[in-house]
Amino acid sequence: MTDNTTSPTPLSLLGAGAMGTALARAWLAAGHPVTVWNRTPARAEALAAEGATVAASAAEAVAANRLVIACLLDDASVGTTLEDADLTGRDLVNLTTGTPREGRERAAWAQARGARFLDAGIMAVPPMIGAPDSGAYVFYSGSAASFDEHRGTLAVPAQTRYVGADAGFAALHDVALLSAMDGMFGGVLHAFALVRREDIAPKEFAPLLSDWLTAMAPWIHQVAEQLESSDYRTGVVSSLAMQVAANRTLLRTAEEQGVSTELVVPLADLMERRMAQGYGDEDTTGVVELLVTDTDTTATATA
Ligand code: FVH
Repeated sequence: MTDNTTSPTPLSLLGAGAMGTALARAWLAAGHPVTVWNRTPARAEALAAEGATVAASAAEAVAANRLVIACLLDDASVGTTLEDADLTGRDLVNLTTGTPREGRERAAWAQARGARFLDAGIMAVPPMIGAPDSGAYVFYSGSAASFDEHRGTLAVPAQTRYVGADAGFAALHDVALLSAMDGMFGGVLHAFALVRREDIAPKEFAPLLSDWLTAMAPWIHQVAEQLESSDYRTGVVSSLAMQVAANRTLLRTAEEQGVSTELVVPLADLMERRMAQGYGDEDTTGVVELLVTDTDTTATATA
């Protein structure tokens, strides 16, 4: 059966932290009966007052409904929470942040216990959950049948994006986007540090920074095109050699301003290395070649 509507679907939610509570509120507001369990019972009290049923144990919550959602701190807490639960015939959806390998291993673990499994990565903070037009969405991967059956219910708190049967893919997409955000935040903090001791108001500087990053964002698509063709020379606007020279100015400016270079040195060093290998006429895209090292990405399970 495919659920493309938001007809009431009873579900069990494990975890009433900041994100779990926001998710529960969205489902309750849409009329979905929610059974909630939280390790610290007091944290589930507010949801009880809003109409949720509180389960005395995680096993009891799992027994209550076929659709079981976990939104806990980390993968280890998912394992300990569910160790005594009977997952037979359940659809387990894991909204807990984890690594791709954890997603794959959790999928195999759940399947061995008789459950279908979806891993997920939430691209939102709690205030964005259940808020129309907030831009919130969730990556899902794993059992396509489970996703198809529950997509209407899963779409209540945030938009859904199914990224494949490999249970590790939701976490991989999630962490890749979060890593890009970290790099961007690092650059933003460095920029604010450069102007910190000058007569430049952060609130006046902020729109310049925001507009500049927005203007540069389309470069992402050029990187994708170059990676797909493995041709890092076509369409180059600012060559690696030019950018390496600019980086040296960036580093000297940081020293002049009394600002640590520790946020910008790692990328500058990689660009220097790539240029030293003879790729100065290419785009910066080639730095990806230095980053990708051999690792074991073997999937232990696909759903
Ligand atoms: N909040 C956010 O901004 C982000 C946005 C993107 C996605 N994340 C992920 O969502 C997961 C839950 O995050 P959260 O915001 O709900 O986190 P907390 O408010 O800290 O609640 C943590 C819940 O996990 C329970 N818990 C912790 N350890 C255990 C354990 N060993 N066994 C059972 N449950 C455990 C905790 O219970 P308690 O401390 O209240 O008893 C909370 O229910 C997370 O993966 C984020 O990365 C949120």
